Amino acid sequence: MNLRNWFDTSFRLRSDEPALEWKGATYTFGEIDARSNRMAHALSARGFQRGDRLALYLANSIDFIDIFLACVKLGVIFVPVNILYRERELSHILSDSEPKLFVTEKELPALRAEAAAQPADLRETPLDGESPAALVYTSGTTGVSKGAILTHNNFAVNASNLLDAWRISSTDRFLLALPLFHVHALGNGLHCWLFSGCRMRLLERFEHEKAAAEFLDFRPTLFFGVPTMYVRLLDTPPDTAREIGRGMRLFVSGSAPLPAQVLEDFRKLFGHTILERYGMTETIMNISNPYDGERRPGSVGFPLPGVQARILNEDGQEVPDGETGELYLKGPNVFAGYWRREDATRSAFVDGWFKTGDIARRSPDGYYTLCGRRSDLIISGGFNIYPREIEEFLMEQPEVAEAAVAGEPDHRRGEVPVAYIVPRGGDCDTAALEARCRENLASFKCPRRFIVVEKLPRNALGKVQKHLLGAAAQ
Ligand code: MLC
Ligand code: AMP
Repeated sequence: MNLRNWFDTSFRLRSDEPALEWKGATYTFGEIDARSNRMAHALSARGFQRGDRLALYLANSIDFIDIFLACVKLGVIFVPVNILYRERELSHILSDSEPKLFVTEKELPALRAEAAAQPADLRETPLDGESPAALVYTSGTTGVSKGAILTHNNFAVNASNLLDAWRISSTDRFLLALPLFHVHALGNGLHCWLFSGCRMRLLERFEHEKAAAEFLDFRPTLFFGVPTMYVRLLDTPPDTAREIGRGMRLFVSGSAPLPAQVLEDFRKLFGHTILERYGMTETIMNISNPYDGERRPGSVGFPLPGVQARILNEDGQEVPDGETGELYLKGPNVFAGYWRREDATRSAFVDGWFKTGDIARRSPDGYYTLCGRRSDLIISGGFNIYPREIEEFLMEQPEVAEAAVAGEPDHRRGEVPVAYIVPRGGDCDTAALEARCRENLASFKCPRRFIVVEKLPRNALGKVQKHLLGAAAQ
């Protein structure tokens, strides 16, 4: 089965029912189906065929959904791109994925006009579940960012699992404010909506000043967020929070660690225990706290149905419960490999098990807890940052002799990047450096502080000792 077959349950059986609220208008499932059929015809008219790639650089919108669904229906591989990326970050993704079309705001009016003139029905493209549906680029260093190939089956297994695990049904009202270009909103958000046939209100983005009002206006039962959103929601006045909590059924958190204190403060304020789960671009969702039973603070719960997990030490031996090691995964949710990177794909798997790079431990009663990462990764507001990418950019700047970037704890965003700079003689104008970062890097990657140091702390092998950077700045 391909994703269209799965979506047809909502498109056909619920065709007259409200599906999507977007910018004050409401669209039925029948309308969503017809809009994407028209868009599919428009893409076909531009020569799109099964297996071609379409890259999209758009904020959340109904157009994003139309184009994604059109690609699914045609067997075109959808390549969502983070809209915070700047030219430098985009060029690698575009040269690697070789899209037939790169859709930006500029391109959109023409595409919309072409779609408007097309018929509302569409013949089915023969596609099986193993066909690639999307290439989602991991946030690696420049030149190393890899396109994870996610198949129709990967998305389908994920959505079926989540509907079951989180009891999502057509009676839910779902508020989605996450960016659609990442798997959190794309894999979980859009697919849970279309699989369940529930009513979704889509926001262009999460704006913390307006979040409570949005909850009160839409009265959702279901919300997916990253921890930063929950931290922001803690500013809600108690009466409003109670009112929101009364209508809600389930708050889910993921993409970054949810501090136990935030879970506890949120429970007191909203009267709900957030359900934390764990996923990755390459696997969509893996492990989730239970809907019934204990949602354990700091833990991500149990493997979802069909997902096998094991924790291995450096020698490849399984560790006993309670001990930490690297988490390996296997299951129908695991991606088909990296786009045109056989070497990277080969080294991502050991005996068919995917190496997550996450360090975890399992409790004797089966709960998994994430304890860190093997690699140097900063997660800020749910966006991943590889320090090396920022360090490479900084080192290209004439006034910088050496640079190291490290994560600093931040109450709201979990972590933020901080840069330590050894200047190339004389003074270093950090404001000018910051301005260049802003121009060339996605906003969340720009160091929040620039600290000038005389030298970087290095070990005997010359490797920068990041944990000593703070001391080097004293
Ligand atoms: C953030 N910014 C955006 C934006 N989100 N700009 C445009 N559109 C968006 N959707 C920029 C802002 O310009 C600002 O930049 C900075 O990011 C922080 O924004 P803020 O206004 O201060 O918001 P804040 O309250 O801090 O909240 C940020 C946030 C955002 C939580 C709304 O970080 C966010 O949407 N995160 C979701 C990331 C996500 O979906 N990750 C899933 C990855 S998939 P500046 O610098 O100018 O201040 C994955 C797998 C899994 O990890 O398990 O799910
Ligand atoms: P990405 O590459 O953007 O898909 O990010 C995936 C990474 O996010 C995982 O490998 C984890 O390190 C992290 N992650 C996702 N969910 C959680 C969670 N609930 N707690 C801690 N880290 C998480």
